[in-house]
Parts: sequence; C-alpha cells; structure tokens
Amino acid sequence: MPAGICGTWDIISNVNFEGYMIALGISPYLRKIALKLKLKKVIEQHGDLYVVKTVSAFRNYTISFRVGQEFEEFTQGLDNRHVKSLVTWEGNKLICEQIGEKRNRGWAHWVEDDKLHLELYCEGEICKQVFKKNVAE
Ligand code: 1AG
Repeated sequence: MPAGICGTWDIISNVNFEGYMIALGISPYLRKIALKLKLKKVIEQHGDLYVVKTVSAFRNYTISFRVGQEFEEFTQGLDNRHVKSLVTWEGNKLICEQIGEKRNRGWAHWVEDDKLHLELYCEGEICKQVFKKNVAE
C-alpha cells in the first residue's frame, strides 16, 4: 500500500450501506444499529502483512493478509460467512475478491486527496465509504 494509508481513519460519508447490508442478508434490527455507527479504520503494516481493523462502539472486525496470497476469511459478527479472499493491486487500488456464497463480492481501498476510500460490493450493490485521517492518534 502506498505510504500514508497506515493510521487511524474516521468515516465522513457512507452511501448505500443499507443496500450492501441487505445484499448480505443482514436483519433489519442489525442494519439499524450498523447505520448509526461511526466507523473507524485502523490500518497497520508489519513487513508484508497488512492488518485492517474496522472499529466501532458495537463490534470490531479485523482482517490480515498478504497481497497476492489467498486467505480464508470468516466474516464473524458481520454476515458470518466463510469466503476465500484474495487482495491484489489494480493500479493504486487495493482490491479484494471474496469468493463464496454471495456473487460479485469484495471491496476496494485507495487513498486519494488525503482521504481513504472504500467501496464494498455484493451482488450488484455498492456501498461507498470515505474516511479522513485522524491526526490526533
Ligand atoms: C468491511 O470490510 C466490513 C465492515 O469494511 C462493514 C460493516 C458491516 C457491513 C456488513 C454487515 C453488517 C453486519 C452486521 C451489522 C452489525 C454490526 C456492524 C459492525 C460494523 C463494524 C465492524 C472491509 C474491510 C476492509 O475488511 O476495510
């Protein structure tokens, strides 16, 4: 990942999170909670291992991966599915394909204009999140 992606990031916009969660089959009750959360991303790099933490007051979710190396991902506390995930570079975007029960599932992360961008997609629904760097941490 390019220099500058590591650190703590606070969400500033979240478009179609609802549609993405519906595509994943999340219950209305959990969707209502999730929509109110102020998500943070904490991104670390240790050698060639990347750790991406999604942090909230309700639940946290962490993945760690090496680019180009497929890994087993269990989306614990999210939709609780097992997927085979592979993260690769496409230009300046870090792309993850999550192969499993849900078709066309994955995400893309990139940094642009000092903001962290994330697109989450599942079965045609695209959620677009933007984060600004938390300079206090
Ligand atoms: C993510 O993955 C996943 C985080 O960004 C998106 C969060 C939720 C969407 C999925 C399902 C919602 C399920 C249950 C709702 C309850 C709680 C939501 C808790 C959200 C905080 C963890 C990409 C990431 C790389 O791995 O940035």
